[in-house]
Amino acid sequence: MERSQHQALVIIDVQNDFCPGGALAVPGGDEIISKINLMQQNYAQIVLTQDWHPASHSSFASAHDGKSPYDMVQMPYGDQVLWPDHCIQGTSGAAFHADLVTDRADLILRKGSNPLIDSYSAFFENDHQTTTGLEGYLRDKGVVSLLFVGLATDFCVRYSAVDAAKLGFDVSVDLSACNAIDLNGSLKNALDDMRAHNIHIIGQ
Ligand code: VGL
Ligand code: ZN
Repeated sequence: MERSQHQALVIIDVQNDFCPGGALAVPGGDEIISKINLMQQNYAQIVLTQDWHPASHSSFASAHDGKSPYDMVQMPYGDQVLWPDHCIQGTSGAAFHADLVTDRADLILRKGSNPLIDSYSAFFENDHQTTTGLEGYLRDKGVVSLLFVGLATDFCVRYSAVDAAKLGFDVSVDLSACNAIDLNGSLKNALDDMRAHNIHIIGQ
């Protein structure tokens, strides 16, 4: 069954660096891909996102003297986890996993290119103010309902889904087509936050 033009599938960051062997590998990151490919057959509107950082991005621990991956720092826009270098523009780590079907998507949205601000959400950078343009794109297409899948449940899926709900979209997250990093309770926090924003959590 093809869903209506009003429903979009948003596939978050299914990139080599978030899959086993990658720089910021999510456990089982590649195990959701065949399911995501099947789901794409049911959607007329598909958006892919791609984490897309310049080298020495401010979210990388390597850009901060004396810091290690997974340390927390204060940025002008709030708390920021420091990550291993990942998804550097143009590298194989930033490429979509080879098994992901990418031909059916109308839009590939790249995010995290601003050297000074991370962007977990597909709608806003981590300052929660700078927009990516995705809201306008979806509204122009008449999309009102969004299903999120991909990586990682507790970071980019979470913040994208919560921003979408705050913007007034009807939002679902299918956990059977997501996987999490789970850092210091981040998965539980993500599920609580998504439920608090009336997001439909399916596929548990
Ligand atoms: C992500 C951490 C850093 C994600 C991206 O896609 O969830 N997580 N950059
Ligand atoms: Zn990133």
